[in-house]
Amino acid sequence: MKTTGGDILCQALHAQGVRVLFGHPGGAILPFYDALHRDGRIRHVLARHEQGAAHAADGYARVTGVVGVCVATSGPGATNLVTGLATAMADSVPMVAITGQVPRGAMGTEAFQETDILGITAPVTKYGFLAHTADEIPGIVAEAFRIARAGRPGPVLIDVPKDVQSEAVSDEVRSAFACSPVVVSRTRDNDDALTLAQIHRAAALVDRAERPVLLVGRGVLLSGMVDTVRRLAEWADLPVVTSLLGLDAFPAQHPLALGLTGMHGTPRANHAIQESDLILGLGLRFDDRLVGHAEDFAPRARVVHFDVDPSVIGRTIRPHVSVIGDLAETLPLLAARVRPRTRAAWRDRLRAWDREAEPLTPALAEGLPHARTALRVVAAQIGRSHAIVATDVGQHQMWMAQELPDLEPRSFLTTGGMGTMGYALPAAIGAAIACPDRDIWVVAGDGGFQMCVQELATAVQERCRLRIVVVNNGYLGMVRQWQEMFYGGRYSGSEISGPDFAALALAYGIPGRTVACGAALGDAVSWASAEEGPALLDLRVAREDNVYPFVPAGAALHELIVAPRAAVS
Ligand SMILES: Cc1ncc(C[n+]2csc(CCOP(=O)(O)OP(=O)(O)O)c2C)c(N)n1
Repeated sequence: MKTTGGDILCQALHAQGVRVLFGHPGGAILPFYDALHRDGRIRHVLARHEQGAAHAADGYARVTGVVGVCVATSGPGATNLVTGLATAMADSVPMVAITGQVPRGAMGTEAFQETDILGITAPVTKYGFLAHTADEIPGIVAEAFRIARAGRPGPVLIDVPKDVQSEAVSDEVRSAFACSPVVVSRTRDNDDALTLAQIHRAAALVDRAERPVLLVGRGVLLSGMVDTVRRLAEWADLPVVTSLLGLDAFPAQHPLALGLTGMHGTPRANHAIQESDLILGLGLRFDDRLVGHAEDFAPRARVVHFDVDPSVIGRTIRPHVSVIGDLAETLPLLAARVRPRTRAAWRDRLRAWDREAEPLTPALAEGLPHARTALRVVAAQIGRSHAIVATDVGQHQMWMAQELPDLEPRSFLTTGGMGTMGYALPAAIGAAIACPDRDIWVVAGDGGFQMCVQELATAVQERCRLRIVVVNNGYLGMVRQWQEMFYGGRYSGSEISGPDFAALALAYGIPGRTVACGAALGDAVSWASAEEGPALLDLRVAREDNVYPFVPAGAALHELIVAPRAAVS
């Protein structure tokens, strides 16, 4: 029997280590689906919407560190992937998306379900390929996976016309592919003299600093440098703050941990940055949510920036020293040069903000709980069970980031760069398929949950043991908060109704409970944790809570609001 483009695509994916892909079929991708069926070695997870497939591939990639793969048909199937690709691009998630395309002869004729998906996704992918012939497919797949992993990881798209999927591969390509092993190599381009000189300068600055802050981003997770960073912090007595995406790269309860920094960062993390004389930034972008008003960021500090992506250096904060390269290669060189020392005076100074670190939130009692207090109970259970947690976007996301205790690395799935509502549930499905033995929690707002709620069916079909908490305040909470604070309390378009989430879950075959009283929360969380299969809690919370601290857009990090004040119009 002839080997088709679809067959060789399956073989090439398998050779890259792909054992599961997330997708939704349609006409232009059917020859590939047929080949998948013939091949039989790759598990296909049917998402109910292609956005769900992309987020699931993203969740799979974030928890494993390997490339996640999603598949869609041409036209609307392909365009439905776009938000997932943009989300992965913003957060440096290695992914390969495969899309069907109309047959070569029909391209450019406005054929049924034809769309220029390479054009549409060019800004939200690292690269895009069109497979002109079946023979090109093995080379394209190898290159796509290399690009997805290389340097700053991200998504790559491969568009495969339908007739290319069914055309026969030549004998030469078939036999060459069968005997050529796939080699996955790390890029090594950082051992040049300039990089070493910069690392020397960085080490000297760390040694001399009296009030240093180590700022940890997602690059620390991507490079597998979590332990090295912890040892460096302990060796040189460096207080540590994290970005939202670096939250699980440093243990939250470590004595040197100051917590999250940025718009909703802890007072001590933000004040520490503002008073520091050295910021050592590792694997992050210094984005606007983290930096606040850039001109006022860390005004007394020298900044050292390590990152693999040269394009992020100097974008918002101009560093005094920058080191470009994979942290796996550059950080050990820095750690070997930094001298051990203690900085007792600086740590005493940091303690001054400790009393501000704990927000005053009412205890759980009768009646609707304060959302942050309620999420503290959920977060504690996540900590106890060393679980993975996926959040959606909005107030609950920030409360979880503030409340989560120590997490295993690669266990916090959240969309930092794109802030994509609807992400949590499908991302958690990807994580559950990658890590079937771990507890996986989904924490979503009642708004975002309704954006990808159809993926409950995927979770059931794939037997994902998800514990789902819908934080139900009847508002698009974060939008309502901004309207309260900056738009005179005019709640324009932010009140949202929803279904009875527990009943909806039950309709999908998932047991659900409604919790509308703080005193009942502990039991409900224990119930959800103990369930054999997936379980859902519709957690009704006080409707108009706000997230604090809050650095208003355009303010400096020390201008954070820690207590309610009159709305600004
Ligand atoms: C796809 C998408 N649309 C719109 C927004 C803008 N947005 C950010 S937070 C938010 C409100 C989220 O509400 P909800 O899911 O109920 O969570 P809560 O803030 O109440 O915790 C909105 C609409 C977004 N981030 N993503």
